[in-house]
Amino acid sequence: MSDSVNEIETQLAALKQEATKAIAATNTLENLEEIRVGYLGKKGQLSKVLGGLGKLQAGDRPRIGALANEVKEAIQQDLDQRRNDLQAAKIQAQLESETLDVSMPAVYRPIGRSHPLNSTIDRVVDIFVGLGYTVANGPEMETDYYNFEALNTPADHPARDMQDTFYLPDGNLLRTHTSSVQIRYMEENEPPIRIVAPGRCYRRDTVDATHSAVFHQVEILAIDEGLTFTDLKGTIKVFLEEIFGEELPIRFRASYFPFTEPSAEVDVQWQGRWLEVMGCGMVDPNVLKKVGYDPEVYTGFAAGFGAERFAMVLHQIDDIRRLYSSDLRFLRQF
Ligand code: 2NL
Repeated sequence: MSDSVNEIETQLAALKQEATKAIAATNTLENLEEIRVGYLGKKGQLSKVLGGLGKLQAGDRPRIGALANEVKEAIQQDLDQRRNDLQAAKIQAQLESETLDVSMPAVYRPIGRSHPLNSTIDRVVDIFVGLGYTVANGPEMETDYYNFEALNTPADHPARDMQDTFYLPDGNLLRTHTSSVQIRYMEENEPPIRIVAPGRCYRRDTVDATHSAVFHQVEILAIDEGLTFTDLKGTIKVFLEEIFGEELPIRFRASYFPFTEPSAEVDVQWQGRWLEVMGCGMVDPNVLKKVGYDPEVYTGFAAGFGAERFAMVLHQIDDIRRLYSSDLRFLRQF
């Protein structure tokens, strides 16, 4: 019987030695798992040796059982140790292969910028916001009332000509100025008001270097008790000096608009030439009445100008069509 005991003891010792060798020799976690199953698994080598336990005398079994446990634990310890080492090596290899070389040249990403027309509109709006004005917006498709009638523009006025305005089949039209936005604002608000209305406008024009069927306008409107033409002149002077960046000779020429009385056109002398830059005037009492303001109590001034023209003067652009060409060689200059 002691033969069997010796035999099993020898087998266990050999098993331990063999396993230790195999574990030390493997280089992958997958292979290590195969080794574990091969030695410690249900149908593994250790189970096979223990299968012979039945041949032993009952008195020998506890000792051999304890020995088998020691071998099992020793193999398990070797497996755990090797698994830790292999995992650490794997992470190390991964870290090395994924190293970021911060000295590599950066990827070039083009940086976008504001379109010269938008940056001009933004500058204009910011100046008026700085003076306490509120930005007002409204629809580009308008009714005849808001675009013409409320602005004291009679039915036989040339501005209403089919030749000048885009009329829609339903009788609506595409606004020809942003004055309509200001009428809507006045209907909804009581004086005092100070608003700036930038926006896209439309007119039936043959496109050339200075005309576009789609263009942008900025209008301002102030209504309060006691506003005079002097307030209008002062406001425009401050605005033009701010936008041109210097004190410039300014002149007001008498003009006519249906919605202002008196009306004027404003010229600035810039780089040696007189340039017409905007139209303005005191709001016609008929316009105030139409929105329900009492012209005996309130007066106001308004001004309007084309944003394209401003952008062209400020940036020395010779053709309005450049602003709509989306030519990056042109746009990248701003
Ligand atoms: C120009 C002239 C102007 C106005 C616009 C206006 C608006 C209301 C009432 C009265 Cl709600 N006036 N706007 C006034 C004078 C001139 O624009 O040449 N624009 C390109």
